[in-house]
Amino acid sequence: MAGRWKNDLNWSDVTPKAAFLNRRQLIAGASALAAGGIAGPALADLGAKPSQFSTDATPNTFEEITTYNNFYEFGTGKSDPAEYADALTIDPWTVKIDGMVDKPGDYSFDDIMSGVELEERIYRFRCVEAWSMVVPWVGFELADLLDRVGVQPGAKYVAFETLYRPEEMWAQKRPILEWPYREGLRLDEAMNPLTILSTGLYDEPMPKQNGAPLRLVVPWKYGFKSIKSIVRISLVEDMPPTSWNMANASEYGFYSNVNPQVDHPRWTQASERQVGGGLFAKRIPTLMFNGYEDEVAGMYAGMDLSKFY
Ligand SMILES: Nc1nc2c(c(=O)[nH]1)N[C@H]1C(S)=C(S)[C@@H](COP(=O)(O)O)O[C@H]1N2
Ligand SMILES: [Mo]
Repeated sequence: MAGRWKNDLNWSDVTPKAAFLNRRQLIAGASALAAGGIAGPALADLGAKPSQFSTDATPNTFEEITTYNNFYEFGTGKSDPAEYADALTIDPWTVKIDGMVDKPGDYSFDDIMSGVELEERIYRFRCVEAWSMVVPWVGFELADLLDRVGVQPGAKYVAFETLYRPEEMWAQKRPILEWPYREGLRLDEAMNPLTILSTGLYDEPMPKQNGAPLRLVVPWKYGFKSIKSIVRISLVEDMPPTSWNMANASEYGFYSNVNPQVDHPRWTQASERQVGGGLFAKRIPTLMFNGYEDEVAGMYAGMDLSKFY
């Protein structure tokens, strides 16, 4: 791990102070507006601790991260989620945890968060469409939650579901994907310390367009594995069906590990466009496992990664 991870910086150390202040003023202004002139408590700092797993790459701006999104429940355009996700009610929020666990149940967001120490994880994020960002997520390891509910011996996979509520998520009325959006991980992938449930970014509660109130982040896999606005987590024996794989299995595999050597049938995965890099920015090479090879390659030892893509 030496050298690749920084140890004690967090995003405010790597974001120019002026940009930081401007963003804070912008948010303060927006929240004052939303509250009719009275600033509410909703945007309080989360106080997340820095992490050894953070990259020292410079994060994208808050504006870039919250205006260029994929969240098909709100439309397929990159600016649709920022426009429409406001309609989503995130309080109350319940996550059903079921299947092969000792303590199944309907957990409120507060139940899930109680006793959790939030960390900041600045991760590279690589979409299967070949664009990328660097995001200062706030969250905690999925393994912590799974340990709390007690995974039973027969469980081999973890399945996740997004909320299905077409009254608020208008594009669920269209047959874009099989709703609800579903994703899954092998149990060892779910327990890997890089895998987090994220509840915020830039030390603020998760914006709705990014998957409020909690979403998965799996930084060595293509972005579509990082399912948003989760309402169900199931421990299961068999590989679960997943939305993009159901839509087109030859283009989107269950594993979907970032791999510059395995091209998408319709485009190269050897390089990527950095969002915010400007119109004439050069593409950068894509890294094996999105740069997280040391931490995750061992899980795939002996697997043919072009077959299990
Ligand atoms: N429920 C749900 N989760 C989702 C998606 C989606 O359409 N619906 N899009 C995925 C894709 S393709 C990407 S690249 C990331 C985008 O996350 P971001 O908008 O926070 O950058 O979310 C993933 N999670
Ligand atoms: Mo994506």
